[in-house]
Amino acid sequence: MGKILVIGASGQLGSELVGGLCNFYGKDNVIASDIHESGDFDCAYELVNALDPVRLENVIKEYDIDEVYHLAAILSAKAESNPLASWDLNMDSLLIVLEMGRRKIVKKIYWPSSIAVFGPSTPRISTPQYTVMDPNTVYGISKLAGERWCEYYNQKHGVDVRSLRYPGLIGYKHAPGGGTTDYAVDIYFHAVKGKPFECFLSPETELPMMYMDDAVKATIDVMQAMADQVKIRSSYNLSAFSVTPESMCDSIKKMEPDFSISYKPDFRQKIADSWPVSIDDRQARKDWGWKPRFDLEKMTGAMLDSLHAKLNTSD
Ligand code: AKB
Repeated sequence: MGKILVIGASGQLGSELVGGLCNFYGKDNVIASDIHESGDFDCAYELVNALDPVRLENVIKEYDIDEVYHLAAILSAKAESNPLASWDLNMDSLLIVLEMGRRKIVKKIYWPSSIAVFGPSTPRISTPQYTVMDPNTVYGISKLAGERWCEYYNQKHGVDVRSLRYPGLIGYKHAPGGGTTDYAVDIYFHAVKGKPFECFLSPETELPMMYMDDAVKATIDVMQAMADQVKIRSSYNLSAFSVTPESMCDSIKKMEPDFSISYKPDFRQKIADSWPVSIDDRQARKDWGWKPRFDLEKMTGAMLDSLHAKLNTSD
């Protein structure tokens, strides 16, 4: 096979997905890229602005790239402070990559969507794959429009593009950057440092979440599936478990009994209240065999152990 390019590799998902792809395909077959001068990766790294089609095409040709994982985006909370620039990055960069699929410069494309595609009129419990979608954030609107473009390029031009609607992703390798679900990462960093945590969502705000290892596995699985198994070319609902800040705190306290939390909801509360509480992902399970491996307790154990090792703190 040709090689894999990850665009936006230095973000929360990219920094873990690159490692997963290197383990799966071998580090000589993976090229990480981002807008930073250099990246901390085991594989080759290239400086690429996702909005620069010429640079992107040069890198794709130089490395003989077959597959592109296009992760560059501005997340839900951050996008609200700069709506037009966020729209431009989230949409234009996707269209650049889809056009490369149409021109057969790349053979396969992965692009992440999100539970942010849903909105206040969407059924919030066990949100179906197909339902009312009225996102009211710039990020959510861009993800919904992006899903429509993905399906359009697949149906109209035969572009092999695949996508998952991630819930909040929780990993220890990278600090979160601008999302509404960021508290669920930050809370673990505070716990291992022995610091109290002030949460920007209310204690009972329930949202779908997933441990990063599961997200990486789902991403590789959907890209590995035979083309005819991938029946949905907009984006698949994907689920692991749902959690509130309060239940996450309880879970942490089983291992870190002195941990304490307080609540100070801000503008992100309204975004969280417009998103699903739980997701129906039966289609992903049926079409390409999706099954999560981590629940809240298993994830808490993995997060705390990994963070203690990383930050060199004792249990
Ligand atoms: C965010 O909070 O913006 C992201 C997401 C759910 O897509 N984590």
